[in-house]
Amino acid sequence: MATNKPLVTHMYTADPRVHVFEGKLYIYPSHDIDTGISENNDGDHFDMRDFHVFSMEEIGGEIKDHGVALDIKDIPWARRQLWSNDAAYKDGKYYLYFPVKDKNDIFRLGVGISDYPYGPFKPEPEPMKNSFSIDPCVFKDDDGEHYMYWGGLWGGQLQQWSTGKYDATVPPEPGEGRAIGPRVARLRKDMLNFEEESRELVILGPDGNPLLAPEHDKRFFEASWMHKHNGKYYFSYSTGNTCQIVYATGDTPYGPFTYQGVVLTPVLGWATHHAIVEFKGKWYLFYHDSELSGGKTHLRNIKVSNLIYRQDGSIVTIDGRH
Ligand code: FUB
Repeated sequence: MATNKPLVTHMYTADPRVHVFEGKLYIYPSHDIDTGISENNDGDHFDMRDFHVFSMEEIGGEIKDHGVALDIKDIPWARRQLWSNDAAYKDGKYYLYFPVKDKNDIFRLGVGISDYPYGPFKPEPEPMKNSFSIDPCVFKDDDGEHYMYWGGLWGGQLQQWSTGKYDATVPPEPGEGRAIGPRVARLRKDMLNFEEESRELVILGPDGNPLLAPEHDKRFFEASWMHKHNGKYYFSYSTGNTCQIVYATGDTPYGPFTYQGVVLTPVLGWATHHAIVEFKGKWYLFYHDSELSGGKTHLRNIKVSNLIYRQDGSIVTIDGRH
């Protein structure tokens, strides 16, 4: 039995993205529901329709549910599957970034705006220009610039954009050659679109060469997260089918990044998804597993664990079954 307990038990929650706003921890998870769709590799069973925002004043303290912050019915261009979101703050406004399939069943990224960290967020009438795939993460650098990292393989459709245009005939991922990398782009000052064309993040293996597609225990799959520790950029992500959270470090927000190791070993359920955040001088990993549902892949619950750095900046691996 795991010792980290589900943070929320009155509903299923997954994919936690976490930020410190107004001195509190604000958690932006997916809201898992069961709509009876059977499980497949495209993730059709992840059929989520709204988001709730949660806050905590202390780790281990009460977690407050602020209710529905965004509903799929209010996004004019959306068809189905409201997946993992992330939030950012700039100049008195809060922004919520979300992936959802459009009327053609292609994932696009949207943005909603609110005066409050907990919403409600008013979605822009169109998706962000040139956006695609899933799992946006918005990172604010020390100079005030915001960068978005995103992408996810298989059901997240990242592989279908390999030529720059959507191609539904592309196989789930290459069997050989370089692994497909996540995307990064700086956000415009108004936070509503990209300032530049997105580029692929390069993740190098311990041998200094880009990770290869068959290296399923190290290559990028989904769940991009960026944080900074002692001046280094830490890019962490899920390896998907091998169910680990791993990390790579670099010297600029664009990389290149070098693979360093495992943050979290596999949890109960399928792949997990996470956020790494500093709060009141300590570091934490938020993640999800499927303890509440007894292991059901699409009915998950968020959790939190302490995260420890060694003197050399490496992260001590956390046991996902802990
Ligand atoms: O919640 C739906 C998808 O499952 C997310 O977008 C992925 O990262 C995975 O957690």
